[in-house]
Amino acid sequence: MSKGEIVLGCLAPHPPHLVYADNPPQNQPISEGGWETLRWGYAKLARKLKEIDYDVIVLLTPHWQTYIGTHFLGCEKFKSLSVDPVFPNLFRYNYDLEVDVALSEAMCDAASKAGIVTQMMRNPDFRVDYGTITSCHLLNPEWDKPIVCISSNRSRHYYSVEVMNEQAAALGTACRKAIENSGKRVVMVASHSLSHRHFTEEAPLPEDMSREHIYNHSQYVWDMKMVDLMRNGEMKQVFDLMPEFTEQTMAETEGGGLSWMMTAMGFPDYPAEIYGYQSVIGTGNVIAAWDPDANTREVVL
Ligand code: 2X7
Ligand code: FE2
Repeated sequence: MSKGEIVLGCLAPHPPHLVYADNPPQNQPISEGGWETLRWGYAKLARKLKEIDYDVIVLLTPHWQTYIGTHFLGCEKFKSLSVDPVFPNLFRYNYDLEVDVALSEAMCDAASKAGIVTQMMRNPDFRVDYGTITSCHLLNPEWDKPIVCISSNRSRHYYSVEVMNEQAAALGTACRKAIENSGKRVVMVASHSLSHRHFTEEAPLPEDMSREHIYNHSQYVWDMKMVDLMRNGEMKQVFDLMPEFTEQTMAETEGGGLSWMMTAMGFPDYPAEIYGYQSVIGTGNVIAAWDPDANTREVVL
């Protein structure tokens, strides 16, 4: 068996607004569009994924929050209606997804061996969070690949962002070992926005783009600093800046996704592919990908 590998890493934000704006048959509410910069960027990245030979999507989500350890989906199928708790008017999505349980268990074991508290989620009626569903839908609308879904341990809440960063790194190293031993070709996904201060009132028509704008200039400047470092292949610096960035912009990096993925990928020193940056209810969202293969890596934007 050949060694498994990470064939692409994606930073894939999950505002439910993007699914709402796309009007897929799985989502009940109907919209008139909106947030095209992000949706068109996602469509381009989804086309790239179609060209890549891979077995499974491995994703860490900040909306499955676990306070004792890190949890992994552990049933072959999950099917239900996902309703966003904050935006039930936008997101009521019928999902039907498959899990690569063998890889999920291998990651759980590798993390346990590294001293991380872990748990397999074996309840078939467990409702998968909207962050996972949104990122997976936008990256792979056909849902034709199994996933591994990893919870976000709230070490940030118990301890600090510094502890979150270190624990996410330990988890990333363990997941990489499990991937290599599995022989599988993996697309890794960190499902989250960057800066995260958001509007407190929704526009009467959520997709009214005349109401969408950056909420806070200093958060925007921080986001652009991070995007510049991504473009320049300076992901170790992004990792080192993560605690300060997360504190100052209330960033959704607090769930550990980007730190986990960058550690697993060995802190890429090559340019990220940037697919778009846009505000959603004032939060800062960049779609980015790290392609380890220099022959297929592109300058997108
Ligand atoms: O979960 C989210 C998010 N991360 C960003 C924007 C809007 C809503 O939900
Ligand atoms: Fe979120």
